[in-house]
Amino acid sequence: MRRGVFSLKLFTLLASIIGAGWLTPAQAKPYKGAEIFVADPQLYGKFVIRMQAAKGSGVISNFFLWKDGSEMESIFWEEVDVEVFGKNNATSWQSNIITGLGSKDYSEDVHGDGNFADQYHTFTIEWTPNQVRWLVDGKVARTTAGGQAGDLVSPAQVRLNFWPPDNTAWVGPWNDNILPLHMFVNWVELYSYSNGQFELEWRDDFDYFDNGRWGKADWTFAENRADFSPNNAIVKNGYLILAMTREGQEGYNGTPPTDNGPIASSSTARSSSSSAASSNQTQSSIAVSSSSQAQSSSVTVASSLPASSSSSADSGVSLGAFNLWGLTWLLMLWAVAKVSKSRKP
Ligand SMILES: [Ca+2]
Repeated sequence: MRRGVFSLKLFTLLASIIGAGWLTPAQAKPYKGAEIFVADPQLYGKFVIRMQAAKGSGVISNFFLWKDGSEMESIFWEEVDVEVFGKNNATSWQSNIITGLGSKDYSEDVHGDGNFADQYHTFTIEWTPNQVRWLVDGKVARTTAGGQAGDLVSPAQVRLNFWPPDNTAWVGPWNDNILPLHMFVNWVELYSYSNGQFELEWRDDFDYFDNGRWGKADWTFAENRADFSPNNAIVKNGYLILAMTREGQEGYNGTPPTDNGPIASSSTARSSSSSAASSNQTQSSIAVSSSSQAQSSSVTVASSLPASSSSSADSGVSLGAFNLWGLTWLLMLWAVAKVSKSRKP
């Protein structure tokens, strides 16, 4: 009897531990987005992307600078964003600087009147000491000098991602009937900054996926309805595709839309076609009052992108750890059962 109670308790304990472990994979999110990042950080510079954003309520197509580790409590957060809203037919985007330790400061400005999902556009972040400028198709949309810009003092990584924030006040309602969706990138350029000048360090045309330059995210975070899946970052026909799909439907079998615009950025460094860069006129920035955007902590948390290799490691460990623990416990259960049996009179 005593042994019977012990066995029942042990079994309950084992079952709960193993059960919890088995629940872990089931908690993977039902949707998969994508992120790629340049692991090598850079202090200051010019960062340019030629992209066609995704259209659809509840999603954002992003190009941003990220101080690695910003999501950690003890680390001062430094982030600069271009976030193109899919809602309202992808006609607006948000510029943002996020800085702070513990409580963070945000400077969200919404810029409208574009057609960001109907054709490719060139988004530029110019980051110099104490200043950040955002440009669309060569036109300055916003300049922030001093203030938060002065807090951006750490080297930052270039990142691109496509995800569905779980904040309808910010990005609009979510309906998974719109899946799959895609963010298309023709190229990315990175310039260093010194002596008042930008100098082209590299340009990636995505003729192939350069594993030496880019990493693919395999993590997620609380405000993200999706996991980032490496299988949803694909290069095809000279374009990078960041896909958003249901789980189990990762990948891309379509044909990326052709970029009919200028093939180079608005940079004077590429003079041959720099003049053409401004031919694709879009909005001049109309800064919709950011106060109209809900600036609650939930919004701001969602707008930030706490994606790091640390969380990646965590998720990897949890699954691996379960496998080991599960096996260990099963073996122990078997051993206990065997011992119990052998002690029977
Ligand atoms: Ca290309």
